[in-house]
Amino acid sequence: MTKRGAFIVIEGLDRSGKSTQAATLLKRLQDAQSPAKLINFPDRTTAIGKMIDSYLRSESELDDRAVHLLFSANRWELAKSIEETLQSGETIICDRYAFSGIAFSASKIRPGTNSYPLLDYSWCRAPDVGLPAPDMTIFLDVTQEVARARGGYGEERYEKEGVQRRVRDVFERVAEEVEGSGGRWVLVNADESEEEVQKVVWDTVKEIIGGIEGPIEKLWDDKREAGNVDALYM
Ligand code: FDM
Ligand code: MG
Repeated sequence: MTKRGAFIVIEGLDRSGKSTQAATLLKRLQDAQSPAKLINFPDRTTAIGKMIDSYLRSESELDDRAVHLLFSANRWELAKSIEETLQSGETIICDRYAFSGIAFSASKIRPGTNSYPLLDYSWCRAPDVGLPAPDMTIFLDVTQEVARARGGYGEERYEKEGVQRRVRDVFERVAEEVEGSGGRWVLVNADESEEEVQKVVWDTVKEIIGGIEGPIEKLWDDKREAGNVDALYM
C-alpha cells in the first residue's frame, strides 16, 4: 500500500517561533528528499482571507461570531486541496489550524468586563468538526516573559499580553481534548533557543515523515450512535 503524506500542524502563541520553526522544518524535509509543503492559516490570499486580514489589521470591524466563522470557512475552502496533497504523498506543515480558531475566539471577553467567554467553547469548536485532522500537532509553548524579551508583540488585533494570556489558557483545554479524542498533541518548550527547539521538533516528526498508512482522519468527528442518526432523519 502506498503511503500518504503526514499532516503536521504547528500551533503556539505569537512570538513562540512558530513560523520560523515551520520554515526550518520544511527545509529539512526537502533536504531529506521528503516531499513537503508549507501552508498557513489564516490564508490571507483568498477572498475570505482578505476579509480576515483587514479585520486583524483593525482596518475593519466584524461581529465576533462572523469573524470566527470566516476563519473556519477559510480552512474549509482549502480542505479538499489539503486532502489531495496528503493523498499524493506530500507532507503538509501547517502554521496554525482549527486549534487557534478555538483558542483565540473562546478567549474573548465580554466588553467592559474581565470575564470570558464571550463565545462558548463548544460553539467555537463546532464549525471545524469534520475538517482533515492533523496526524500530529506541535504546540510551541512560550512564556510571557520570553515573548516579551523577544521584542514583544506586533500591531495586530490579538497581539496584546492580556489576549495572549487568555489564549494560552484555552489552548490547555484544547490540548486535553485533542489527546482525549486520540489525537497527538506534542508540547514543546519554546522558551529554549531556536536551535534547541529545532532539534526537538525534528526528533518529534522524524517518525512520521516517511508517510502514513491509515486514512486521513476527521477532526472531532465523534461517531454518532446508530440510534441517534435514525432519530435525526425520522
Ligand atoms: N487566528 C488564527 C484566529 O483568531 N483564528 C484562527 O482560526 C486562526 C487560524 O489570527 F492572532 C488568529 C491568531 C493570530 C492571527 O495569525 C493571525 P498569524 O499566524 O499570527 O498570522
Ligand atoms: Mg501573528
